[in-house]
Amino acid sequence: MPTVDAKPSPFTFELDNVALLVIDMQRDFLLPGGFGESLGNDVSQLARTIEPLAALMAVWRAHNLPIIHTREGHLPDLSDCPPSKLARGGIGEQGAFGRILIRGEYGHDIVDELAPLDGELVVDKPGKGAFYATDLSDILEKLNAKKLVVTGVTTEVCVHTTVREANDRGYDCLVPADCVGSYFPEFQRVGLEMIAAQGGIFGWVADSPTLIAALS
Ligand code: C5J
Repeated sequence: MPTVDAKPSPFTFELDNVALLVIDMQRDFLLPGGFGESLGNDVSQLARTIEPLAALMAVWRAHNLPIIHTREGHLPDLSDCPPSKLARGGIGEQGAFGRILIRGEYGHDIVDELAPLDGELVVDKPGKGAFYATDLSDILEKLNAKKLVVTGVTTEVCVHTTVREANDRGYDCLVPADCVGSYFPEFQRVGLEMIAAQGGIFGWVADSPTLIAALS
């Protein structure tokens, strides 16, 4: 049984009960010129996650373990976007990479380096959490996944919301710190601390080389 040296305690899983979630590694959040940068954010804080995440995905694929990618976004007619979210601006407007966070637009899709392979699942989600208004629960049930490795961006928004949703649904989540990113270094640090605090109130935190070592 792979055992990962993690905070607050070792994280164990079986190869037949684990899945890798890759949250919202989309051009609009990561690329210079995209939606994230247009909000004044420093996208280099997110770009540093691409290399370790690509390495983790390669190992995951080599072991034939399931990878589920998510994308935050909306239907072109915005019928799935709550008025409250729309009112805050950006969504559906014309951006450098097409209409911002609209399904089918270039900016909505995943960065080239982490593009899903044929057969890997992509869950389109209208909210921050990957369980809200998606079929992720059904997918995980079919995969028999009870333990989740949660990666992607941003740490304190969609990663955190998904980990919290998963925790409430009975999943154990491991978050590799180098494979999640925030535009704000302070939020990155505190977001990770919050997950593992109080005996792992939301889950476990490690780094990807440690997780990869546990798989070899
Ligand atoms: C945000 C996300 N930050 N994927 N989305 O709006 O975290």
